Amino acid sequence: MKTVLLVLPLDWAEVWLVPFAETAPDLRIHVHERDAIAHHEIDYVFTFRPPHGLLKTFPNLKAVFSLGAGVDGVLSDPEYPRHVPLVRFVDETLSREMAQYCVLHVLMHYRMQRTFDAAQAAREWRQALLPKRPQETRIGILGLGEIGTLTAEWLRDMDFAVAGWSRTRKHVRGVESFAGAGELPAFLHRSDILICLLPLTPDTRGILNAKLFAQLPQDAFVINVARGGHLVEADLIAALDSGHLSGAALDVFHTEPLPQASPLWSHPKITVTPHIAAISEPCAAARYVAERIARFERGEKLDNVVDPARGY
Ligand code: NDP
Ligand code: OXD
Repeated sequence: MKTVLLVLPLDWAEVWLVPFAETAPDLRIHVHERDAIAHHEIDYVFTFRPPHGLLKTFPNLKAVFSLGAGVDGVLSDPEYPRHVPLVRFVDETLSREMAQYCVLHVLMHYRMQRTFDAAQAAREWRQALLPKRPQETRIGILGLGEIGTLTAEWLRDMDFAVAGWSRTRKHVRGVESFAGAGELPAFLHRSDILICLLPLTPDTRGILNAKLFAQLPQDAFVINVARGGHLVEADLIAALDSGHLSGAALDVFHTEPLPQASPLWSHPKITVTPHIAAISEPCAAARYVAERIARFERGEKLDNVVDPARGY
């Protein structure tokens, strides 16, 4: 019997025990900081943000499974044992929830919902034409991977003019592809709504900064649904207050939970949500892990393995 250690906050770990027991009865599940464990007995770890230095203490560790699509919380451990494969969570339901979040905030902005909310609060019957047709509204998606591609396809199918920026060139029907640092300025100049769906890596940390905002068109709208570390929060507030950007929707933050004192909570042009754009579904994730462990134990290769040098 193989042993999987859940390295999660205790209240989270509780949520995963039943799904693992139901979908993987042949795995022994231990919970870090709850169960007495012999370090040499741990075969696999399931985690999101493990304490730094912990993973290297399991001498027989065969693979680490990330609870989420993003693995920055695991790779931020400077002592991560680099020879151990790290598998990220790639799941259709997760991608669809992320795409829903992006479509929701694109439409809230495009359909001027905040203006109508304000009119309702003032009991005003204030009709207005939409300023542009969707074909004239240019959406730019930073990161055209699993989630970015699905989001681009959904928005394309709603007739928006969609482009994506990635490291390598993409060929997605009806979605313009920009690749590499050299093509970033042209991509930004044509993005009325910018959605960040990049992984957080040394190359992408702080990418949503004053220099980038200055390259967006006047009144651009920003959606950050990737990681708080992508955004320089003070630069966003300055770009909103100067009137260059028209608004932002933020699901992820530099510090989570977002501190009470953060000015983001009450900024009139910012929508805050508490990192809920998508939440890994416990049964699907437990099945995902159990299937991969079974295949790996049969000698098959793992899929969705992260390249630690790239950081995603
Ligand atoms: P993928 O790894 O599938 O896609 C990443 C994309 O980013 C790829 O297109 C990649 O380019 C591109 N990219 C990476 N580095 C660079 C760079 N330096 N320059 C240009 N492009 C770059 O990731 P997912 O789509 O699965 O997930 C994206 C992120 O979404 C996650 O890392 C996570 O942080 C976030 N997330 C947030 C959630 C939430 O609830 N808020 C939930 C789930 C995920 P290329 O294809 O050329 O390699
Ligand atoms: C993820 C997340 O990376 O939920 O999956 O943030």
